[in-house]
Amino acid sequence: MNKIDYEAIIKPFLSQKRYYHSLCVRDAAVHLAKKYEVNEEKAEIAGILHDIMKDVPPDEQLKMMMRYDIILTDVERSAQKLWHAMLGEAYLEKELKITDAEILSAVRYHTTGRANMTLLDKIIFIADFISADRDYDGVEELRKAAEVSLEEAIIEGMVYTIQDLAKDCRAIHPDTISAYNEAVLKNK
Ligand code: DGI
Ligand code: FE
Ligand code: FE
Ligand code: FE
Repeated sequence: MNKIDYEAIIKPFLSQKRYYHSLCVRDAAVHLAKKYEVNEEKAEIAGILHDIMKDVPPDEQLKMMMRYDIILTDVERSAQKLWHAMLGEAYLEKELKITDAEILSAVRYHTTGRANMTLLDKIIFIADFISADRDYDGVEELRKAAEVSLEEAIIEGMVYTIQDLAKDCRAIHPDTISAYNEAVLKNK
């Protein structure tokens, strides 16, 4: 069977910068999948598709979420940046007819993480932080951490995100808290 051209599918949805980011996350995800022995094809698909809804205007995202019967909690309503992950999962399932639960979960939780993340969830979460297009302070440290331990990298990534959100008094999603608590408790 021919491979589905996901690059062509995401291109019309994304700015040039976001398209490039998606390719970089795919490459980082495939690298981590090889290293941590996860299905490379799933990592490739989840990586390239993870931000497919990111550049859809917020009002359009809200309309699409209504159409897909996605009900937002108060925290989710307050945090527009979380929408593209929830909507992304629904779009993959309903429009792209992707049925693989691991791919759907990895897209859905790529922004917040969650308790009991699968290896693929972890890989996409971290690939999004360490992709070649990222250049924030500390990215090299996180890249190194990801080579040693996914769990270690997740803690570092979570600390970074939670500090950033708390600094601006923004709500922290319960899934982010669950992921963080689980990761640090396991590490004790
Ligand atoms: O889509 P990307 O920019 O590639 O990355 P992403 O999907 O990881 O989104 C990162 C943004 O999401 C960042 O601005 C912080 C925000 N975010 C992550 N976790 C939470 C959150 N925002 C809120 N309010 N609560 C969270 O738990
Ligand atoms: Fe994202
Ligand atoms: Fe992220
Ligand atoms: Fe991303």
